[in-house]
Amino acid sequence: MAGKSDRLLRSNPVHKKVPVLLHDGRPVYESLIILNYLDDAFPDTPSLLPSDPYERSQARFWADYVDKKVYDCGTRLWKLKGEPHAQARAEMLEILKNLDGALGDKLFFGGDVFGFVDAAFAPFTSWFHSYEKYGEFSVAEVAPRVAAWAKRCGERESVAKSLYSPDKIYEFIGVLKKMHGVE
Ligand SMILES: N[C@@H](CCC(=O)N[C@@H](CS)C(=O)NCC(=O)O)C(=O)O
Repeated sequence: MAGKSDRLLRSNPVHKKVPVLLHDGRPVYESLIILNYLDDAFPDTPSLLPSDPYERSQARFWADYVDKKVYDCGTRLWKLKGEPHAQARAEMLEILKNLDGALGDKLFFGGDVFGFVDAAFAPFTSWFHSYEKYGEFSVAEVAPRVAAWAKRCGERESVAKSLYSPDKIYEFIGVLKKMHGVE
């Protein structure tokens, strides 16, 4: 399979996708399952999920929303033209507004602490610049609280260390467009 390493194909033979966490030589895949695994495997460190059952259900709902919606819709933004592109743009604006509402006036989706939804959504902050270019909108205008949250996330060492720069992501999308024959 072009562009996919043997290690990825061996580690995630079913979906053949990233991310894959290799812990003690064993693969864990699907980002939300990885986050749950981290909570389970490191019980002595602060949990990403809140302890209150209702709050847990809400965190799971929004993380699942991010997982199902953001990457897929973002891909349609750079891949499609015309009406399907306009639909993807409208959907991305709705997604960002919904997430802005879920964040509300909290510092993080997890409240005062960086939690489950923050960890699920933070990787996409590097893609915002490309979404803005391909969608011709401004995250700060559509979802100002999400834009401020993205900046706060970027100030965290753990996030800053793990993300590619927005320019690198834009460049990467250029490579993907060539691979998919998108003009
Ligand atoms: N629900 C999966 C989505 C994984 C996913 O879509 N990964 C993309 C990159 S972010 C990928 O590996 N794409 C390559 C492909 O589809 O072949 C997760 O969150 O782990």
